[in-house]
Amino acid sequence: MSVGRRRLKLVGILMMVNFFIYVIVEVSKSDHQDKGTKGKVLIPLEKFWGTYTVQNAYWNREQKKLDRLYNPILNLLKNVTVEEMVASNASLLNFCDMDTSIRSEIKDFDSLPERFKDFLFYLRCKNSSLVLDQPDKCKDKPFLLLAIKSLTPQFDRRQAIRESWGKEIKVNNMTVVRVFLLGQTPPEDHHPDLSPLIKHESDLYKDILLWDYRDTFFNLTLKEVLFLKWVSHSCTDVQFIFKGDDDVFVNTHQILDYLKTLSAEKAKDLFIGDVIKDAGPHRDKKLKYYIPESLFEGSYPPYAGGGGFLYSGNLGLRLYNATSRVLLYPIDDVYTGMCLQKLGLAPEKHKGFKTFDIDEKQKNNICSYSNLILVHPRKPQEMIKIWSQLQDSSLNC
Ligand SMILES: *[C@@H]1O[C@H](CO)[C@@H](O)[C@H](O)[C@H]1NC(C)=O
Ligand SMILES: *[C@@H]1O[C@H](CO)[C@@H](O)[C@H](O)[C@H]1NC(C)=O
Ligand SMILES: *[C@@H]1O[C@H](CO)[C@@H](O)[C@H](O)[C@H]1NC(C)=O
Ligand SMILES: *[C@@H]1O[C@H](CO)[C@@H](O)[C@H](O)[C@H]1NC(C)=O
Ligand SMILES: *[C@@H]1O[C@H](CO)[C@@H](O)[C@H](O)[C@H]1NC(C)=O
Ligand SMILES: CC(=O)N[C@H]1CO[C@H](CO)[C@@H](O)[C@@H]1O
Repeated sequence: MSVGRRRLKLVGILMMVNFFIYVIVEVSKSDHQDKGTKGKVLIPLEKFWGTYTVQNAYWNREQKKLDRLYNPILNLLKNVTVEEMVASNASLLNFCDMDTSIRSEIKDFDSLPERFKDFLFYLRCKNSSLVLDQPDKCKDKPFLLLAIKSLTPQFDRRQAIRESWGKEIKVNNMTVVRVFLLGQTPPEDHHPDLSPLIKHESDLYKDILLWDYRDTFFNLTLKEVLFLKWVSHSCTDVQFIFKGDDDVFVNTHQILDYLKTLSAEKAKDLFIGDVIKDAGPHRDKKLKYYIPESLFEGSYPPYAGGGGFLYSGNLGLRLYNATSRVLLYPIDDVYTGMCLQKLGLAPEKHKGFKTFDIDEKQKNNICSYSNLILVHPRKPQEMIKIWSQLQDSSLNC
């Protein structure tokens, strides 16, 4: 397209936009007149335009580039498709060598804690191969998939979950299946070599998904992306997914009761949990969730606490799609909130998720567990005890 024609097209689009604004203003004017405010000039009490802030933090800058790549209108103006744009910027999206150019992109890079450097060097790498897979886990189209984030050494937690709330059961026609999500705990990080044991555990219980990346706190986001990728390859027909930590108690029967009452419409976009709104990055260097100003600025979208949340399988597939449009963020549940936002969705708060535990007085009363979905934290022995008490048919709550 010649420059002249492009300009003409742009002018045409601008004129159309102006016309629509005119129509909207006129329509809203007549609306007010209908309500009997004829002749009055309505002055908004607060300013109604958004403030334009320049965002200098690295993550924000790079995310803006991604947004531009996937912006259909900008691409239309350039006469390219999203696919062409993505293909011509491949290195922005997938680059798995150590990216040392990052050093010059962030002014205080050298003074950042090591975990941020590790994260930033591999910011653009979202792939990792499966070392242990369960390709047949979903062959019978399960109703509910329980996906539990664990670490290789935490065998007792996994075993307690297998013996309690994570049992692969069938209630009426609803089947429940289970996988644990693991990365590597490599010798470079001075971990003992547990690989023969985890292999044995996988053969025995057929519930281990192990990927070939370093299993660290900041790489939990990678765990999320790789899990969603696995769902979209190996578990496409699952109806619902619960994803959570290995130190929570989950009332699986309560989840099934809740899910079977949902309307088809509600079920399609379901995403519930303990939702955190109006949060932003912590700036105190001593905190686990500390994020430097040079990395991210702004607030977080609503997100469900990573201790556990429940969503539809269909939404899981769409979420995987969204992961290619969102730059990795070092906090996994915030990242999932960002992906939901890209889909135009927000998680919904459900009061059955007690990620900050229940009242001390209620902890030993089994009836306080009969109506909740999740409580955090619980030790392996506690999980088994609560579960067995809940199964007691003489229980009357
Ligand atoms: C847009 O690009 C396609 C192929 O890339 C080309 O065939 C077409 O003529 C272009 N359209 C305009 C208006 O320039
Ligand atoms: C991940 O992607 C990069 C870049 O495309 C490629 O070089 C690398 O081999 C891939 N790694 C795995 C484990 O698939
Ligand atoms: C279970 O059965 C009920 C009633 O027959 C049906 O509505 C529902 O779709 C079935 N659920 C699954 C997961 O097959
Ligand atoms: C995440 O995993 C990759 C692949 O193993 C590793 O290179 C990187 O250092 C890890 N990142 C963090 C923050 O641990
Ligand atoms: C994923 O996105 C592509 C285009 O970006 C679209 O064609 C496809 O239908 C999407 N898949 C899902 C499951 O949303
Ligand atoms: C953000 C970015 O780097 N965009 C590039 C994508 O590819 C096109 C065409 O190769 C470049 O012109 C853009 O600068």
